[in-house]
Amino acid sequence: MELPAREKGDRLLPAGELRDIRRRLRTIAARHDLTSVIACAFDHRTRMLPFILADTKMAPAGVRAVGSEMVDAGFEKTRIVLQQWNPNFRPSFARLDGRMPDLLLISAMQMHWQRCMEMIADARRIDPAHRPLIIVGGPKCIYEPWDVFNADPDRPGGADLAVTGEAYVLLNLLEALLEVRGSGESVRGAFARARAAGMLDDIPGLVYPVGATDGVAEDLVDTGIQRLAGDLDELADPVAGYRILQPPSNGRGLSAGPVQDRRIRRATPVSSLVMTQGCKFGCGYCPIPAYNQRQLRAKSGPRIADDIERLHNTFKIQYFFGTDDNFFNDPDRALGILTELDKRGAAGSRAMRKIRLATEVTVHDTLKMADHLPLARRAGVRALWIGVEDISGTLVKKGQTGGGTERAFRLLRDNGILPMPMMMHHDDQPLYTPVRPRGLLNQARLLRKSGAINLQVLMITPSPGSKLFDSTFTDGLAYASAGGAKVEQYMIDGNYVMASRHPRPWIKQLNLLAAYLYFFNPLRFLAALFRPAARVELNHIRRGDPRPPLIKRIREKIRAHFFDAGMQVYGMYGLSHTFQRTFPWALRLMSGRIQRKREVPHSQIPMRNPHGGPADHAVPGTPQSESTVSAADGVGEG
Ligand code: B12
Ligand code: SF4
Repeated sequence: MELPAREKGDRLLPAGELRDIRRRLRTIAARHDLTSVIACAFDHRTRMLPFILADTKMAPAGVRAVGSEMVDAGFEKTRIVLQQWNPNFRPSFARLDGRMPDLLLISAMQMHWQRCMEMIADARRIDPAHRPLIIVGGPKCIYEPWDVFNADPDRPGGADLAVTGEAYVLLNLLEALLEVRGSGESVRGAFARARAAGMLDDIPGLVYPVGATDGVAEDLVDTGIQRLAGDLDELADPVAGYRILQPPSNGRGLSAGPVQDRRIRRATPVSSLVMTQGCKFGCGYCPIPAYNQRQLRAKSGPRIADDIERLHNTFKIQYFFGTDDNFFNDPDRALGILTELDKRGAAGSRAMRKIRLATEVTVHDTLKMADHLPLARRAGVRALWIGVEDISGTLVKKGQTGGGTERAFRLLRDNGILPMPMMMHHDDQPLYTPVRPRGLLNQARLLRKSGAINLQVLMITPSPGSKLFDSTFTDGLAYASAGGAKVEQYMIDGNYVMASRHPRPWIKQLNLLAAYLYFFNPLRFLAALFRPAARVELNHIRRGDPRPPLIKRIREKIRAHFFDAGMQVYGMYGLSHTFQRTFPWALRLMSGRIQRKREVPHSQIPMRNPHGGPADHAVPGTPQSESTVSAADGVGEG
């Protein structure tokens, strides 16, 4: 089931509102003197190809964005803790400014849900008089907010509140809570009173529990789909989020201070940067267009250039990854951004001359942008992750064909941009086909020949909030367990075959490993040492620039030559992790009994909207609140 959209005309916040709410909060922040911890849940069992290293060397943009908004709203006593860097972090040990935080804000993706729940359970051990208000947000809650609550009276637990939207929703909530908060009262106390008075019901983007006992939800109230920030230029300065990062450590609590500016680059050499959001395509397995309520949103070119300059000048960060869903999807928008970055570089901006930018695009849109790829290179683009899925178009048609993909890859390579293919394996795709290039290996070969130095292969996997999600369960494709081992949420990342109608799904699991092994192996490493698939120089040299010294030019050529071999080493290292984690699963699929899960994952706790009607985030199968049932009865009677 896709997320519903708000009414047309009511999907975006009024222009200027995101800036205004921060300004309003700044006027009262000092009086409330809040301390907050923003914790990013991360399950280390998910570390493997194709994201290994990117998962720890790039501090996630979500928690940093929330942190930046908090700081800019005047709540400077905020610390961001990444479980990626602090695996032993426990909220009950956290002290900020010498006291227990007022707010514990947890960000979780679906695959990191278990770690999120462990943090909540730990926070709930704190004496209720001092316990922070526990709010969970991020991709897990956007689609499945009900999963962070508890209804078991024997083991009270769960979050106090879930945010199903972006950082604005949190600011909106804080404004409401601080309005009723009495002097010396805990934020949790203010929350309980605001909830009882119905003050949260006009804040779209929240799910909160109601019931007689704390930690035992009788009903979940869903205030509906959020309004989106339409103009991303209104987002807070990303530098602020970096300045409150907890340093990496094995400790359970917080250190005296955050990571120092000069150490940021070492801890997180790649910066993920919000540039655009949304996509016009409608791939059945993807929740992104519906989440964005079919809106394409963007920061302006000058704002992106300012962000990059500030991040580079403050932390010397050189590598940037756009968090775009599909950067080239709107050519005018993309051209506006690229032209500005190029212009700043030409005008002498040191940052623009140093940076290397990467992001995600599709084959179709890359071909449409063919004439502008030299501009993209001048603007700093050095690598593009391209959703080629299955080139034959059997799985999804979004303009990719064998010839088109080859052409797009060559165009990129010829323009000094590395093409990074993202493939999706599925039940109908064989490993190898002798004639037409339908097989996974045939396609990996074609991509390699077209200049790919990296490969991502994932199995198509049900993604909450996508059109195909429900039918994967109701059609009996999804697994509950294999060989006695349950499919757990940390496995829902495309690396494990956990939904298939193939009679021997272990073949699919081994196919994924075979494709990686075909692409990353010692023989190819040796070949890459002599004949790399692509040679792309990363440095900027603009027309009219003085020729760099010979030694620099030689160093640059050597680096470009050995980059491919370096990626082979990276791939083999990642593959060893992938093999250790997914091969045992292949054995279970091969020798054990597979049990299917036909019920769409849904809330066990009744859900309703504030008026008693159906909840926007309730998945089919969710029990209805008594008030919803009686409201429906009432309609019938009328
Ligand atoms: C960049 C990216 C990556 C990067 C970097 C991830 C990182 N750690 O930084 C890489 C390539 C490594 C990656 C990997 C994966 N990704 Co990814 N990725 C993205 C992408 C495109 C952008 C994420 C981002 O930075 N957005 C910008 C920030 C500002 O937005 P945000 O994170 O949503 O945060 C906002 C709100 O959610 C909210 N918020 C967030 N946390 C909190 C907490 C609180 C308390 C509150 C109140 C609010 C709040 O406020 C923020 C600011 O408004 C998203 C899609 C998207 N457009 O969001 C997918 C996405 C996050 N990825 C996804 C997935 C599934 C994966 C993978 C499993 C691979 C895959 N199969 O696609 C792996 C997982 C790797 C791992 N071990 O964790 C899914 C997650 C789905 C889910 N339900 O959990 C997403 C949403 C894409 C999708 N399918 O819709 N990914
Ligand atoms: S092109 Fe990519 S972002 Fe767009 S709908 Fe398809 S998978 Fe999602």
